Amino acid sequence: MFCEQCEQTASGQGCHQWGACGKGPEVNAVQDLLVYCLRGLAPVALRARQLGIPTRETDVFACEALFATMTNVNFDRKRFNRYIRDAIAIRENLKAQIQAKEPTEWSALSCYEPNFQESLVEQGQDVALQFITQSGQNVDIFSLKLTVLYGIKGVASYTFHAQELGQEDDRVYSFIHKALAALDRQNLTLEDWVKLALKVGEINLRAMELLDAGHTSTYGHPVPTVVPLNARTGKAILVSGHDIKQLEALLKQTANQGITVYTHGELLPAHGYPLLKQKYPHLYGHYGTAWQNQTKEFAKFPGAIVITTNCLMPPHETYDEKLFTIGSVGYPGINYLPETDDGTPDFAPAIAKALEMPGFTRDEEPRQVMTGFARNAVLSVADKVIEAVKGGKIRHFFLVGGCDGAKPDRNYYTELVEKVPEDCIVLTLACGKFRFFDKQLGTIGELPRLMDVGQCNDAYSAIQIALGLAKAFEVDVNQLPLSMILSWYEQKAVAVLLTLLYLGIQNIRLGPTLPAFISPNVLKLLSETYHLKPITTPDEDLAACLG
Ligand code: FS2
Ligand code: SF4
Repeated sequence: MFCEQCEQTASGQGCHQWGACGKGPEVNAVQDLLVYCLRGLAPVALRARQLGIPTRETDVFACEALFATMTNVNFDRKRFNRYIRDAIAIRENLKAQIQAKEPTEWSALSCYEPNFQESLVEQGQDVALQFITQSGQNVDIFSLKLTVLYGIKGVASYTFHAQELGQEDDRVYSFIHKALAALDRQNLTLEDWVKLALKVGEINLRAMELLDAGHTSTYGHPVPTVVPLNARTGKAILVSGHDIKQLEALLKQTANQGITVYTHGELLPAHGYPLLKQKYPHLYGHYGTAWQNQTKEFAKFPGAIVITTNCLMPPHETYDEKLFTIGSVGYPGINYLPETDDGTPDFAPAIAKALEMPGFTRDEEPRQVMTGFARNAVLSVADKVIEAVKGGKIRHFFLVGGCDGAKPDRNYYTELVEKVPEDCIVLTLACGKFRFFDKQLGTIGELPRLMDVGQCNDAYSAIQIALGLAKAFEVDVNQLPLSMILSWYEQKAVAVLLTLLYLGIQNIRLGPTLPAFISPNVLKLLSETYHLKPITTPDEDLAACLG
């Protein structure tokens, strides 16, 4: 087994015996085999597209399958066996359609057939080894190939969500296949791989834009919203992950059933969408914090729990019976909710479980946080922001965003936010915010000092805020009094980082550790070109940002 796609990779060098995330070597091998089959499908999908053969089903399938291989999404070997069979069937079907139009020769990769009578685990291990031996001679190219692959997984996950909301762009789908197909090419130079990695960032910006359009056109632009953190008496369902469309599907199916719906983790920003909130009054509050605390938090929740996306941890037996997964998420032995004919999950088993469970038996003491400070909300008060900056009331903005995780060195982000001087504003997004999301940082004039922009994909919104402010101040974005202090964990964060580099954002501070898949030379290139640097201590970094 070899996997180093996330921040918690063993000893900061790669998981070899067993994944620190709980992924075993067998699941890792079938994930590798699936990626290999998607790489073989990619040139076929691209040729079909050129010939005008419809590929939408293939495109969406590729996104879902890549999404399933991301950290903390799917641990179910059988699901990967099915994805692999589907990848081959889709590929052969497209090839037949292409053949009917023009005779075509395919590479060995696009003709690869797993032997379904034998262990797919061994076949996955073989192709993974082949990838390492083929690419591993040049450590920097290997590093960039992994950067492209992991970035593309992040793009695929956002693209998958966007298409659920009716937002698609052929350019994104076709680039995903192009990047997958490129992994098989032996003739690309280091410069080519750098360009390709930045292109992943460019395409991810488009994927996040599509998702933003999906959310805002369906649910309205987020508005600053108070979210209760205290439970109220009654039957309850907790929804975790990122998928707002599936949260809405659950809200529809639980309407008038006497069930209160709580968000968990990255679904907190769902409360900021006015049309969702108005339509479903039983979408009440937020329960718990970031993903790595779920084993404690889920055990205590007195209702059913639905996981729509990452980050799922191997569940404890204390709560596995009340846990339900949907979409690309899965874990062996955990309830997987079937889809109805229109592709919506049938939440009936989760609803039945919630009704059978006690729910909350008393109202808790009121506690609350705010969310909904997305691009529209912030830029609508741009004049006040400019006035406050010009009048010396706001000295600096800190974007403290990204993923959370279990490592103690992530306390850096809490300490940094606590130490941010009172004349500075903290914008935040993604699950890393749970380390400080309920801190009372007060206001500067009418502006809260802590503003939650949204989920990790709402990095798009944060980018628009930065670009909007740069325009209003008539400066380059790198000249704004703004520092980006980011935390990463999984492959969506890789895609977002590549987007920021594509936009030429300088001086990003990244932690808690740098990606294991970035070679020393690639890191040197990133630090020389973009002044990307690792976090140090809160005091040192604050002094440098404010200096
Ligand atoms: Fe957090 Fe996990 Fe949002 Fe990441 S809930 S680390 O996958 O996507 O960020
Ligand atoms: Fe290790 Fe992360 Fe890969 Fe899991 S996803 S096996 S923790 S590198």
